[in-house]
Amino acid sequence: MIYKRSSALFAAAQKVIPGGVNSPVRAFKAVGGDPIFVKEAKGAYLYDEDGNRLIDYINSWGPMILGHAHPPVVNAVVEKAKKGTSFGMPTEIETQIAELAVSMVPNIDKIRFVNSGTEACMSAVRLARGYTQKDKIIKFAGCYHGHSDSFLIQAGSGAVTFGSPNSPGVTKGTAQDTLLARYNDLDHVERIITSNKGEIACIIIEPVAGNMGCIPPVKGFLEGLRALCDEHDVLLIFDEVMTGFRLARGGVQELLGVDADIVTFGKVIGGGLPVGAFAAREEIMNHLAPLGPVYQAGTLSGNPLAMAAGLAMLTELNNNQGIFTSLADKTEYLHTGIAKALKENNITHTINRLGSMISVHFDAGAVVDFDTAANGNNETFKKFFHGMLDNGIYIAPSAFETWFITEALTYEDLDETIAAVQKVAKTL
Ligand code: KE4
Repeated sequence: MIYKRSSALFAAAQKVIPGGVNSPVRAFKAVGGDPIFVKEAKGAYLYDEDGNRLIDYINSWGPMILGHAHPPVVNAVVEKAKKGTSFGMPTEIETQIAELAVSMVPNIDKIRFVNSGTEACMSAVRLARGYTQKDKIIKFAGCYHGHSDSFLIQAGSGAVTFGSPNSPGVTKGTAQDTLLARYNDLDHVERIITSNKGEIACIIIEPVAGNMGCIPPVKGFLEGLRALCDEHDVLLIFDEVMTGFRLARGGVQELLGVDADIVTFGKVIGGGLPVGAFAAREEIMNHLAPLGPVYQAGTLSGNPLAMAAGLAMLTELNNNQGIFTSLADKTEYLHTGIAKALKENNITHTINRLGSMISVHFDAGAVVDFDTAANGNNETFKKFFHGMLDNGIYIAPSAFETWFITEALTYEDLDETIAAVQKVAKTL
């Protein structure tokens, strides 16, 4: 594949944007080479600036669950834009999408919209601290909740990809209130809680981790966290920025039957426009300004264009719940095909999958937490990534990411992807 124009655009971008990108994971630093600049996208396909068509397994890191430029979403945004793009005043559409989200997700009475997953998670933790009057939080090594200071402690996704899981700029004062646990290790969480008795406001977790690759919770892990939170008066925050409205209509709470106290959203809820949200039962949410003392605000929160995109997206998912099964079936089909292709070529690997989230790890052992995710052979991953790209398949440019399946993928696209794995596996 030729990427001349992308490289030229990247050179220009680097002169005025740090690293040439507005989010580090896009820079291909983990896999080498220049990032691909996309010109446009439709359905399951990206069209890059050099005229290459790529089958997209990132889908804007999750939002494009129905495919790029999905007509109902595009039309909703276009029509809304004609009536003004932002008012800084309440609008009916905010209530409409709030009512729909509350009807789809268990255990939430109220929801507050913000502009990113980071903002949703940051605000959820502030709310938990304000509600419980306690300062410390527990997060899990390898989980990523956005780039708010409290979370950049052993964070996953881009933070670990660039070797700054503990980012400079985060003060010791902030870091000391973030306690780190091992994913899927309930005993470790219990030890942390009992040695910080009465000081922990919340546990925040990706209930199905996606920022160390895809790592599902082992049986009983989430249930155990729920029990520990109930026993020790700690709030349980499910960061469903990735999993919300993707793994099931009601997210992981519905899929795995474990109740959270606060849930955060991003990605799908905005239909590709900048939307995050956090939600909980009324007695918690009423602590938020202007009702309660916990302050949180945003000029563009509830922006009409973003609400229009999100409402169109959630409406379609709510009215066609078979989409979630179809997505899971396509992901299982892909898993089977990739595993067969790698096995036939004696490539040591592990594939993790849950619903429409999947990741390939070039390591023999089970990948159940950050340490085992970090065991993967990164040199093999880099060759795999570029081989797939050269065969017209765009997967995450980092081993610490999940592939996101879109309903726009056909089984022919999946077969083309599996055939590419077959070809690339011979070069690994
Ligand atoms: P944003 O602030 O990027 O909208 O959301 C932060 C966030 C919070 N929680 C979870 C579980 C997330 O996965 C994310 C963001 N995900 C990454 C991809 N792993 C976004 C890609 C990027 O950083 O550019």
